Amino acid sequence: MIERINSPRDLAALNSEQLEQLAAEIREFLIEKVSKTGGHLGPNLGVVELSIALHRVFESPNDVILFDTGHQSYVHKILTGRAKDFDKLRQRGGLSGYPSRKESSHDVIENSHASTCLSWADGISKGFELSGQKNRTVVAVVGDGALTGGMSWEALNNIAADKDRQVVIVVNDNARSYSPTIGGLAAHLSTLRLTKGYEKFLDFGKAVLKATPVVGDPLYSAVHGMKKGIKDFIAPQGMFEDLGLKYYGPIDGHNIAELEDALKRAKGFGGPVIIHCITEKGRGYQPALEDEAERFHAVGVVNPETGLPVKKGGTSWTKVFGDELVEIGKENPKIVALTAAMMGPTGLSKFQANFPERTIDVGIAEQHALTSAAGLAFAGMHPVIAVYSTFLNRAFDQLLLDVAMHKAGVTLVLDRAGVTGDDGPSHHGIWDLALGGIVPTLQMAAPRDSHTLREELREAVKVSDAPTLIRFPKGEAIESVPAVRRQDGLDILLEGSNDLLIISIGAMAKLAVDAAKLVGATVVDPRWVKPVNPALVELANSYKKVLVIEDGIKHGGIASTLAEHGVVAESIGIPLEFIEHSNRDEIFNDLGINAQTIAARMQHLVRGI
Ligand SMILES: Cc1ncc(C[n+]2csc(CCOP(=O)(O)OP(=O)(O)O)c2C)c(N)n1
Repeated sequence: MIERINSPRDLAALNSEQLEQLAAEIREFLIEKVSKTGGHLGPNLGVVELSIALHRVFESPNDVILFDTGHQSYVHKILTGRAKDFDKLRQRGGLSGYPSRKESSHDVIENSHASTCLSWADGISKGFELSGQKNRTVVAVVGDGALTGGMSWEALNNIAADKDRQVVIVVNDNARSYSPTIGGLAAHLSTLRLTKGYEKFLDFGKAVLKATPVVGDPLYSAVHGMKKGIKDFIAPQGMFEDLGLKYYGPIDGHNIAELEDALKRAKGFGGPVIIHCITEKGRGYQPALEDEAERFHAVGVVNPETGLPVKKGGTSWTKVFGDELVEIGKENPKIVALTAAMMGPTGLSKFQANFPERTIDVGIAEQHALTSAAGLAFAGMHPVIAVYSTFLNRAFDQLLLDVAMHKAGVTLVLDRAGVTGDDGPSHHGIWDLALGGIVPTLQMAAPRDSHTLREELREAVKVSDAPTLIRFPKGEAIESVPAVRRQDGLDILLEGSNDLLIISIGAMAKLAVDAAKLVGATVVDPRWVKPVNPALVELANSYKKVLVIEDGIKHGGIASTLAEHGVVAESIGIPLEFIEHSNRDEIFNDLGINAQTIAARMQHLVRGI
C-alpha cells in the first residue's frame, strides 16, 4: 500500500478497508525504519490515522497543514511521497526529523521548538485573508503538551477574535508530553475527554426535534441555546468555548471515518474550530506501550522486536548531573528542581523520586520556569532549572530581567549544549554562551568532565545573590581530563614548552589537550567563563599567541568576551549559521573542530611566534 502513495491525492481512491490496511502498514514501516535510525517513534505511531484523515479531507499544499513541534510529521512525510527516503532519516543529507521546506511544498514550519504552531496558523490565515487567498484552510495540529506553552494561548486569544477565520485546530490529546502532561490544562482536557458523547447527544436531539412538526425548530433553537449550559453542566470548564472557539469532540483519533467526519465539518464551518482528538502515544507497538515513563517519545537505535537499545552507552553528562543533584538535595533542603516537561531527558527523575515535593514540572513553559524560579529564590529556595540549552533561547528576557536583574540565586543547568547533531538547526545549543555573555550578574561555568561538572554544580548552588549557569554537551560524559594544577581558579591542563596558550572551554578540553601535546602548547581551562577571571587575562597576556576553543557560536562567544578584556586571541568555534542535521562528529569535521585541524591551526600559530 505505502508504495502506492506518492502524494496525498492517492489516498482518495482507497476504501475504508484499504485505509485500515495502509494504517497498519505505516505502523510497521515506522517501527522498522525508526528502530534503525532513531527518532520520534511514539508520537508518530499515535498520529497515523489522524494524518491519513487530514490528508484526505484537506488539500495540501493549498490548504496548509502545520504540525506543532514537528516531531510527529513522519506519517505526513510518508503520505507526501517521502517513504523512500526513510533509510536516511535524521542522517547527513537525508530526511530531516522535522518538517523541512527544502524537502517538500507540503512542509511549512521548520520547527522542533514547541508551542509555535498556533501563532503560525494565526499569521498565515490572517495573511490569506488580507491577500485575498480564499478557500485556503489552515490546519494546526497541536499536542496537549504543546498547549501548555504560553505562546499557544497568546495565539488562541488572537485566533478566537476573528470569527470568520479559516483555521482548524486539531488538539492531538494523548495525555502526555514526554511523560503525562501536568497542570490545570491537562485536568481540563481530561474532563473534556469524559464528555464523550456530548456532541452526539446534541446531533441526536437535533434530528429528533427538527422532525417534530411546528414546535420542533424553535425547540431545537432553544435547546441549542442551552448548549453551553449543558456543556458546562457536564464539563464545568468549557474553556475553549469560553474563549469563543467552536469546540468539537472529543473524538476517537484512531477512527479514520470519525476523524474525517469531524474534519469535514470543521472545514465547512467557516470560522475557527477546535477538534479534540484522543490518541494513544506508541499505538500498536507493545514495547512503546509498556514504556510508562515516555512511551518511546524519542528513541535511539533499538531492536525492533524488543525495543531495547542496540548499543548500551556509558554514563551520560545528564546522569552525572542528575546523580549529583540528588546528593546536593540531601544536604541542602532549599534546593528545588524545575523542568519544562522533560523530567527524564534532563536527568531529574531520580531527584523527583527522592524529593517529589521539591520537584516541579512546569509544562513546556521555559519562560514561566525562569520567572517562577526568580519567585522561588525570593521566597528563600534555591531553584535548579534543568533545560536543554536550545530551549533557554526563548526565555532570554526572563533570564535577563526577572532572574539576573533581581540577582536571584537561580542555577540554570543546560544540557545538550553545543552541537547536538541529528535534530537539526533548531536543536543545537550553540547560542547559550553568547546570550549568557551579555547578561549582567550571570555567572557561567563550562565543565570539562564528570568531575568538574559535580564540582562546578556544587559551586553554583552556593551562590545565592546572582544567577549561575552550567552547560555541558549531549552524550557520554568524559570521565576525567586531569589538571596539572589549579592556579587562581584556573585549571592548567598541560604545561607547554612554547609561547602558545590554548584556552579550552568546557568539553572541548580533551580535544584541546590532545592537539596541544602535538605542538607543545599550554592548555588552560578557566572553569568559570563569566565573569572573566582576571588571572586568565593576566595569563593570556603573558603568552605570545592565544587560541580559544569553544563549541558555541564564535560571534559574541568567549573569545570575543575575552577581547573586551584586552586578550587578543584566535578562535575556533561555531560560525554564525544554521547547521543542518548530521551526526556530531560529521558536523565538527565540517567545521574543522577536530584534532587534526586544531593541531594544524596550532602549528601555524607556533610558526608565527
Ligand atoms: C520549547 C520546547 N521545550 C521543550 C521541548 C521538548 N519536547 C519535544 S516534544 C515535547 C512533548 C510534546 O508533547 P505534545 O505536544 O503533547 O506532543 P506528543 O509528543 O505527545 O504528540 C517536548 C517537551 C520542545 N520541543 N520545545
